Amino acid sequence: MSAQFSDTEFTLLKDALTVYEWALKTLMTKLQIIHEDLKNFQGGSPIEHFKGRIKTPDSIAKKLQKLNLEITAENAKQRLQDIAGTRIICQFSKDIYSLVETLKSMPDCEVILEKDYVTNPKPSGYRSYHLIMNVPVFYSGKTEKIPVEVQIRTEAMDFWATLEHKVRYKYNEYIPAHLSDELIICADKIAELDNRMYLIHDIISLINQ
Ligand code: 0O2
Repeated sequence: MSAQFSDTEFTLLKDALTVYEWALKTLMTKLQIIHEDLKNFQGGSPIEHFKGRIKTPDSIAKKLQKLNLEITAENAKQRLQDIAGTRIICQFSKDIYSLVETLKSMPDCEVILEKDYVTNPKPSGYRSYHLIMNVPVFYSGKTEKIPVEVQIRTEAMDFWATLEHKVRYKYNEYIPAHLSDELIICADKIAELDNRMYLIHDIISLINQ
């Protein structure tokens, strides 16, 4: 049976999502400032582009069901850390690490979880760097820390993840072996391509110096 919020819980969730929207907006404004400063005044930004999203109620319900949790607004708030999420695209894998250091040095947004799927890809072949950042939101006379998931990856990693996500959706999570094998081969080739492109970039930078 498809997972769904009851009418009462749906209303509670909708109200709760407002604070996640504020947290996402706050973090994205901070990212924009970091990007513009690095690009215009520090000689270059590792950020190509970024976007944000709030998970849909359907997707939240599905995730709670997957975790065997009751589908309530409270469980969503207490147990999910990716209700608000931003995805940042960098040119090169090395840029991912310099950006992670910049984000970790932000004094007002604490990193509470870090997963390096770039150095340690998932068995599916998925590569990306994940951070969960606690973003403070001041409203109704109080400050609440809201978790926001930050996914950082290269353009090539994003290309792969988007296609794999479509395949996963098509097969309802269970990708046939011949396709998952092919996706793993593609993921490895993409990682190699990322490295080779960076080498070319490195050579050009050396020549420019
Ligand atoms: P959506 O629709 O993108 O939000 P889990 O989500 O159960 O795998 P966990 O611990 O919650 O595990 O987080 P994890 O492993 O850090 O992954 C969270 C998100 O990373 C996923 O969110 C995806 O966006 C992305 N991701 C992780 N693994 C893969 C993968 O193998 N392929 C692709 N394409 N994306 C992946 P959601 O909620 O699954 O989906």
